[in-house]
Amino acid sequence: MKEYLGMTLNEFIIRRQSDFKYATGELSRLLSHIGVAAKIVNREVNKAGLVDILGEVGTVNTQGEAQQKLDVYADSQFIHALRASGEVCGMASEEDDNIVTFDNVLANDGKYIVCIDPLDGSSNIDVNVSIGTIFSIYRRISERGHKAEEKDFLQEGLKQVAGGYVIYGSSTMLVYTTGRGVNGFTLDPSIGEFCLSHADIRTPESGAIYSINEGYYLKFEDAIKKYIKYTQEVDKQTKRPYKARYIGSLVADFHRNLLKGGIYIYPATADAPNGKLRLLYEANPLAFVVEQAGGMAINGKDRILDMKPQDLHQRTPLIIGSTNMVNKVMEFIENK
Ligand code: P6P
Repeated sequence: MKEYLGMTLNEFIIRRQSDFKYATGELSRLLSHIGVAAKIVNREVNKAGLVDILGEVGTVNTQGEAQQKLDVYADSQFIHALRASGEVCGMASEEDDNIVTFDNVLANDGKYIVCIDPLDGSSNIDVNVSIGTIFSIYRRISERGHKAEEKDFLQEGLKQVAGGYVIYGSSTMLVYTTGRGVNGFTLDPSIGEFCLSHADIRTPESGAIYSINEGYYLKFEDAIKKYIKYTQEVDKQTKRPYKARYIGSLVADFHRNLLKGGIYIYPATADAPNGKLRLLYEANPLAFVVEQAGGMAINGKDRILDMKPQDLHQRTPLIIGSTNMVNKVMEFIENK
């Protein structure tokens, strides 16, 4: 894959189209449209401090979380891009209570549906911390030529045809997988194109970084408390004590751990028995990416990608990252 380094996202998608069974170009076009929307959102994120787009809208989303102006802006940009693609018959977004369908004959014939968190970590926008978009693409299971139905969105994560994220950080990157490995594209502002910068990403089997909000320590189950203590014990062979790195922005913590090795844990707590993160548009796409990069993602008992969703905005505990580190947490859970 190294031979493709520097190639633009669109060139790469077209060249790799043969990866897709029955490649007819729809998924390629859809991925390209996601890239365009990411560039538009990036433009606003990068100048958010200069225009009246910081702060809260004064409304709350389906989760009861205060919507940031950029949340709503990003949601609208991705809705527009996905509708314009003509390949998507509907989307489920963190910012919208119900599925979004399109009063559009072309769209209703679309083969795909998209689950998306348009701007994760958006409470960090005002303090200039990296934030991200997380997306997941499935083939629809309802009849083409009609609006998308909720059942299209309640498929297990292992049925994703593509999953990935955009990180709006010191540079802006689009990282995705279609089940043939993971590739990262860095936005080159001088030409306005995402260019392949990280070919065939593999995550280390072990790492020396753990990411968890220890402010909730007293609310964690004993197994998680024991794992946190384990990360702090001295052991040269396993490079412990590990480094604690927790940005409060899932995409930023996940991306760093993916490249360097590490584990991100948002477990069940006494107050939130299903954790905080969303299965459809946070856990599933990142689980697809991490498994394709050689890592693991579980909910504390089962593989994330095997979970059968019951609700669009269903929460799940998430333990995701380097295989040896996820297995160590499972050891503590199984031997509690
Ligand atoms: P807490 C942001 O709201 C988010 O969804 C993730 O990006 C982040 O990792 C997590 O929640 C932070 O949650 O409870 O630690 O503040």
